[in-house]
Amino acid sequence: MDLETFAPGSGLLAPRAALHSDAPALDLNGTWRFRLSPHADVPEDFADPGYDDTGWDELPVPSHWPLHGHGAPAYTNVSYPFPVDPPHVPDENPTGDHRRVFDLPEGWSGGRLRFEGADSLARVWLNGHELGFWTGSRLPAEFDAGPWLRPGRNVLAVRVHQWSAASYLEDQDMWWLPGIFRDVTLTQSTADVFVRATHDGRLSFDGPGGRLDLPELGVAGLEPGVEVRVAAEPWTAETPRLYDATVTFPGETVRLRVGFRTISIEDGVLLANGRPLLLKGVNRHEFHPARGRAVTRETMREDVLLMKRHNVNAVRTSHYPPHPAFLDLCDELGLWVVDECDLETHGFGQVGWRGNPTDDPRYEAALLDRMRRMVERDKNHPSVVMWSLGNEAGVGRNLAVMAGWARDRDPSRPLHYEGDWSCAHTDVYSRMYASHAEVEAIGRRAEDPLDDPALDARRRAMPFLQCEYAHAMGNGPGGLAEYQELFERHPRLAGGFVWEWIDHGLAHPALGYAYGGDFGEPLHDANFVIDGLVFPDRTPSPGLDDLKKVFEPVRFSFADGTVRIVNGHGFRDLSHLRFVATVEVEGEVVAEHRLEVPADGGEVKLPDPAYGAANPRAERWLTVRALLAGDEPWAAAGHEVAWSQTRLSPSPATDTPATDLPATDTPPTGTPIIDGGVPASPAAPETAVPQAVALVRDGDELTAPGGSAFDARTGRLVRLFGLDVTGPRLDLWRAPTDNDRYGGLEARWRALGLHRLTHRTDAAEPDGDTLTVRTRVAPAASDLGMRATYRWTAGADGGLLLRVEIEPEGDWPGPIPRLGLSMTLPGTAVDRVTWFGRGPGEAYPDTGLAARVGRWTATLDELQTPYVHPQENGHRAEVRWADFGPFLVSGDPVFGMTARRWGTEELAAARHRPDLVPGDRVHLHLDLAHQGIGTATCGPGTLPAYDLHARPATFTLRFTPA
Ligand code: IPT
Repeated sequence: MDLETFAPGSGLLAPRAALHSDAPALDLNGTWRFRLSPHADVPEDFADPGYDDTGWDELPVPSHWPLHGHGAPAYTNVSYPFPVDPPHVPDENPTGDHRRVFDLPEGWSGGRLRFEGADSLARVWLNGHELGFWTGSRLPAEFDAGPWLRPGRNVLAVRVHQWSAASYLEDQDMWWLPGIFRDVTLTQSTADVFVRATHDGRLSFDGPGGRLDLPELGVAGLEPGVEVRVAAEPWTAETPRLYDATVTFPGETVRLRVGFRTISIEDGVLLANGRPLLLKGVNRHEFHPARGRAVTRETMREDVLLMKRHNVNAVRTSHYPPHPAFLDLCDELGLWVVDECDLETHGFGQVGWRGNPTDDPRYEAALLDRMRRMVERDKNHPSVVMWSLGNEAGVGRNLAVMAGWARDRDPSRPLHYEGDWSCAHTDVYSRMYASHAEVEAIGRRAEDPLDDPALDARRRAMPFLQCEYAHAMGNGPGGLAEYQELFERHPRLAGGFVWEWIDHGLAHPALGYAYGGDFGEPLHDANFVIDGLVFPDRTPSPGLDDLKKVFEPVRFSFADGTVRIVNGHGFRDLSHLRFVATVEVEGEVVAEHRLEVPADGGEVKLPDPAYGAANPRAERWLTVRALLAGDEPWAAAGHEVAWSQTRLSPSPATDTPATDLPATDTPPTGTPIIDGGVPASPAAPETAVPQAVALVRDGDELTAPGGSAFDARTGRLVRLFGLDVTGPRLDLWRAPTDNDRYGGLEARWRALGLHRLTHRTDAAEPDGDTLTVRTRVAPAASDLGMRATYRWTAGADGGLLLRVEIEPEGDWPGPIPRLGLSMTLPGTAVDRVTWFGRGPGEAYPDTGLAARVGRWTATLDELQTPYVHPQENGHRAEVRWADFGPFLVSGDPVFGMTARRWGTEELAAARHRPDLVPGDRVHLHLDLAHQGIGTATCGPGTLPAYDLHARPATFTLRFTPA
């Protein structure tokens, strides 16, 4: 056949809704016979029912054949992996022939063969008769099988070509993965239904010959085209109320779950059921590390549950309609969905958009076909609140055709498309990766005007959303809180969708998870496919923990003795939550109280038990948490939805140690759960040396009590409490993050030589109880440097106090990676760290919103964040003290702590997780400051407030033996 045809398919039945029908159906998933050919020109004899396929391999359907030992996956982001010359395709065109024999059950007559998805052009034969072909990989195709079915044995043959003219329409940023990757069924269902149900209870449907029953609302025998008014509770993502309905046709009955809801735009504000809709969304590709896009229902459910548990309320189905069962889950568990058409022609951008199919009349039928098949399939889902024409497909006439048809067919849902900033065909203004400043201007309707005044006026009256922002590649994203603050401040801003949900790392026996280039692709985009909020196995990354915090639907603000609790839900009050206030002294719980919070929120008095207040050095923190009061379909009772903390003492305002605080005389309003059950006030270490003692000269060494010693000539610490150590010494380098790399900071830092600093000792001066070591730290070939002066004082108790003064020399351009000390210890010395500071997860200046002050413990392994592409990670922030086992380090008042079994060089050189091999040293970083993270892999870099500039600094640490 002609693979360069512009026709979207042949022999297809009209698209219709994905429905749950009682009509008989045969599941044709399972083990098929399979043969891969390297090109498309293969005899068609395999379609013959008598063909002998016993020599073929077996292949599960649904699947992608490259993930089952046939050929290999390939990853490109924007680039086409073949010449841009539509509609032509390469000679090398992997072609998978699939055969499946099935028995027709007794009594069957007629039926439709339904394919939910095959990538990219598929032809189908039943019993040797060709039914037709289709394109549109992530869209269903249905053929009338009736005339060709026969009693007993039937043979289904499907030929799938990886490349066709339609491949130019499917340039999404993901693995190229051919195959029949969604379900195949033979069904006797023929029904189509389009239900319309609004939040104010209007109900009607299309579906010739059908009768609708919705017993719970007293609807019986409703005829198509007739509208009734019912007293329904509306559907929202927060309250996903569904009503079971059936539509009965002469030959079958279909089951529907109807959600009553209305999407509208008024005064430029996006509304659901008449109230502002704030999308707290993520972009979701379908992905599983072993199965690719052939995801199971369990995986889909896992995604929805994880989203719900992390306060995500919306999904953009980037960049194609998902498996239909995913939308059932969104209806049921509650997510607002932007359903996106299977269309992307991004690679034409690399050739000046010349020949873009979006503007090519020859592709018009294919683009319209895709829009129709999406809308028809998904039109009954209350969760679907917007149709998206596609992603990154440039501009052109065919968009108007798609949009025109969709408006006509379904006026109830706004249209979305980001690729045309004039918004000529859309109802919302959408952008990706716009900076905070630009989003703020758009929020005020003060964006730069379009050239065309009419279009400009139209766009300025639209709600705005960021269909992609906060690129979650590697460590990050930074800047989430600042975006959310804008979204919540300006009514025009309807929120957005973080890019993206999951790292598309393919499970690999040697590499852990593979990314672009790992399968020998000549052209690829490396780890740009590893940019998710969850790791490939769906373990949440710190970015998702942060997002949960930023998306919290409850806000707290503390004042003197009270907390103001604001309900941030759009559609429900706080009565499903219970509120708990916990008081901790130095990270140990001393009291826990139930707070009585009105359903609409308000100001609530806080408990302030005096336990621990007597210890002037101990920090007392109060944490208020909002927990699910009962089970929800997406999480069990007790699940934490939101939290916030305030320091009770020492007073955060003055930061002076508190003296004895009087016990509170007014009892708290809450009900005590724990009240002083734990002995208060674990000792907080001091940062002053109680009794300084002189260092003792012993041969080449200066020794201190407790087994510590310095090299007398260089002043280097050589032993710490009997352990042989290197450092601590000044460190400015970190293993670049993806954001550092793609944003250009890494190149600047390497050009400065920050990864190869030299350390020169100018003087080592013992003077009584203090050893002063003056050094200059600088890269070769540069006159930039830092004077670092280390002042050591030994205590009679064996402790060491270190005060470091840093003075930059020269004109340091731009930010530096870090300012801190690094040291190494024997590998056996440390296995676990317990610290009081922020945790349990990593935190950088503009990330770690989920890290709260407390006492935490973790093994060295647990301290690592296993980014698929290794990079700087695992920094624990605002650490007051950390117990490493043989000794304790405390800050004045805080420091940043990182501990690893490999050094920065190994981390920076590693390409995959298995490259990181524990060495025989433990590497500790005790930091004063870090450069922020930002999201420069795609979008804005670190906000200026989080840039770390070379500056004079003083830094005090105390080392205490265990
Ligand atoms: C943007 C794409 O829409 C998205 O699919 C993904 O590729 C992302 O980039 C990068 O991970 S397009 C980009 C050029 C802004």
